[in-house]
Amino acid sequence: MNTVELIILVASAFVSGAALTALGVLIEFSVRKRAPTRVTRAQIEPAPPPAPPEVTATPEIEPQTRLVPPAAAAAAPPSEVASLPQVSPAPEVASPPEAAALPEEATAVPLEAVPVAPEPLLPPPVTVSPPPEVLPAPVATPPLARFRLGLRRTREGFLSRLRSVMRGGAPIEEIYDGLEEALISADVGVDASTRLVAAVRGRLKGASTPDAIREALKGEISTTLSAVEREPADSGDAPLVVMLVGVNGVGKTTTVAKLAAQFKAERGSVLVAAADTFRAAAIEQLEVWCQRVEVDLIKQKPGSDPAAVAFDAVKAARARGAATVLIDTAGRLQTKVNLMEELKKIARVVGRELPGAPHETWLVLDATTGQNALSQAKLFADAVPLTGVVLAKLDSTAKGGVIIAIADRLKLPVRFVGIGEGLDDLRPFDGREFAEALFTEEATQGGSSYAA
Ligand SMILES: Nc1nc2c(ncn2[C@@H]2O[C@H](COP(=O)(O)OP(=O)(O)O)[C@@H](O)[C@H]2O)c(=O)[nH]1
Ligand SMILES: [Mg+2]
Repeated sequence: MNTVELIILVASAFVSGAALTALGVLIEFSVRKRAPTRVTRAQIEPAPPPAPPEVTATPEIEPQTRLVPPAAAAAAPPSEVASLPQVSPAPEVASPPEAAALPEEATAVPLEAVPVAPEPLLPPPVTVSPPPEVLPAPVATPPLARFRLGLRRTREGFLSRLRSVMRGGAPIEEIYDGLEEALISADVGVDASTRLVAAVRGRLKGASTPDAIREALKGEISTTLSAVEREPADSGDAPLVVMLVGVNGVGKTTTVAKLAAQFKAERGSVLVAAADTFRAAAIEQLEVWCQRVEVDLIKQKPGSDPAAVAFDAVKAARARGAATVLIDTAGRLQTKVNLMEELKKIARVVGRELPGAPHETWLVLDATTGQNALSQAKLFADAVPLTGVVLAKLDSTAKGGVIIAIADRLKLPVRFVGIGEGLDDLRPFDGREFAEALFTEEATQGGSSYAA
């Protein structure tokens, strides 16, 4: 090979090498352009750690996704899920009948189960409707509350004495002595107070705690009052005739009006007899009440015979088929003998028109007169057979303990208590309720704390 051939060989080798290099670069470039990241990332970076499991499947999501009707979830693309509530649910998850009455939040649950939206990760909304027991009591005033309304003064006086008697550490004998004094101060009367304390001692036998003494006393009072309770008279098909007696000013006429309103509502038509004919004003007072209650009044001229008025009333009630006759009577004690004779005559004459009448004769007592009420009761009981007591003005006294004395001494049931001057201010009496209310501390006016 000569020199020229050698040069040509070297040159061609150089050219072909350069061409090969250029081709290689071109190939390299085109490959990089097609998959740049995948190649390089894979070569220079480690693989990212797998996502933590709680991101993909939190326990909170599970119950929600389970609530989605499987068929509907699979069939509905995400964009259509928003309208799921309008779509009728799949048959296999058809709501039970109760579910139809559920509030809107409950029926909208499928919407929350959409897996892609951020909201489904939240727990379902909590319904915060108050529990039923928190709702305010509906209409009727509970019996105990009714008694507390009228007994406030008596209860407060009695309880404050009890508290001071039973303060911590007092010797038991001192407690019993103080108990008797507290009862006497509440007008329970000396005899009844002594008997009650003896009964409590007998019940507890020996040393005891103030709480046990309190409970035992409450029990004894309740027993004393219940022991004299009796069924109200039954007049059969005939009108029930109730006569009210008592001294002047105790509250007879007002009580007749209150009873007329109550009996009218409970038993039907009522007739009232204005048998206090002594003063014109007494008849007029009753007339105003009867107009207000809208019941008929049988009256005669002032000064006429009260027995004749009562007789007319019972006769009219029978003729009209009235359910109840209420007889208001006079109470002037200055002419005591006349009054008692008058009452006897009313009872006799009424009984002649309707055998068995008057079926009830209630003595109206003024609670503020205290022990005086007992002597009044003796006076009236000698004239006419009493069947019960109405204790008026219990709202105006701290001495409502006279109720216990009445039961203990007179053996008469208290039928009603008057707790104000309005028509609604008359409550049927219940011995157990009374005993309970007498011992029940009430929240102080300012808040929820109880009186110390
Ligand atoms: N605070 C209060 N006053 C009463 C009650 N009952 C009657 N009164 C009032 O006592 C006064 C005499 O009542 P009244 O019925 O005329 O007595 P009567 O003479 O026995 O007929 C009146 O001013 C009545 O308003 C009651 O329960 N509470
Ligand atoms: Mg009167």
